[in-house]
Amino acid sequence: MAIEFTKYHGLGNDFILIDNRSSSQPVITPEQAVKLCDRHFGIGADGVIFALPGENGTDYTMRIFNSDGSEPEMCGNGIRCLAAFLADLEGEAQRSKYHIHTLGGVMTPQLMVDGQVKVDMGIPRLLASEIPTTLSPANQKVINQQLEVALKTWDVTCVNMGNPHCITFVEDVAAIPLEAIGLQFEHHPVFPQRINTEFIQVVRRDYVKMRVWERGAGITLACGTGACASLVAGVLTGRCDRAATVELPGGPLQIEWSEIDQRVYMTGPAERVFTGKID
Ligand code: ZDR
Repeated sequence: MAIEFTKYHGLGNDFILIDNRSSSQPVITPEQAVKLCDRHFGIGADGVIFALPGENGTDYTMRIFNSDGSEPEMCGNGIRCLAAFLADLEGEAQRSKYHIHTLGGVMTPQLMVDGQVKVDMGIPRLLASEIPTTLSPANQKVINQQLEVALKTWDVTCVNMGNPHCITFVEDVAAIPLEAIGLQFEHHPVFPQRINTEFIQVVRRDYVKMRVWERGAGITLACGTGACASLVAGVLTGRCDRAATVELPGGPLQIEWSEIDQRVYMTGPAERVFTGKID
């Protein structure tokens, strides 16, 4: 049976979207997802995303397989792409706001009139047990903690945005040998669920540059949850205002950590690239 897919990207973080609304289990296995994500032997993508029926009163459920076949709880760029995909699928009946069940909690993307998607990403979780990490005692935040990687000591701050992130502030993101050290952060024994790793250069309090090594996907052009986690880390360490532009290799995201409701809001694009059929 052929399965139809649509390819989307959010700032170059690209995904294969599958209409899985008629079944509660993904129609593709993690092993098949690895093959489809391959850039030479497959379609090419950073992950496969499934639009499933809603759970617990939500409109839809999102599940995602990384390009290595692992399953993250959440994906920020992916959920913007999912909202655009759902609006396409629903056609005339489309809503402007969706409540989406994810393994990282309920997220609420909203389609804006300018074509951008704004997502209520929820309240960040900051305790070591919630990241999870053993870097600090379980009931404490992980702010400016020392971590040894590749014979260097890094000052890291950890934030869970549905999925786990480890943020390091540096003078010059371009100088970070991400290819060489990313995997060592991802698999460091202090992170039992592995980790997404962001390096941040603060240009101004409301403008930062970011590079990312994603758990299960390696270097990507953008990472929505990572941009949110990085702004939260910037506020926690006194480096950033509560609203900032996070400039990624694939382009900018607008992030705000609201003082009023403590939730993080992410605004950015979601672009359809092409559709096809998997035999
Ligand atoms: C980082 C990400 N692409 C996003 O935009 O939030 C999410 C992908 C999932 C990530 N690789 C993980 O947590 O394993």
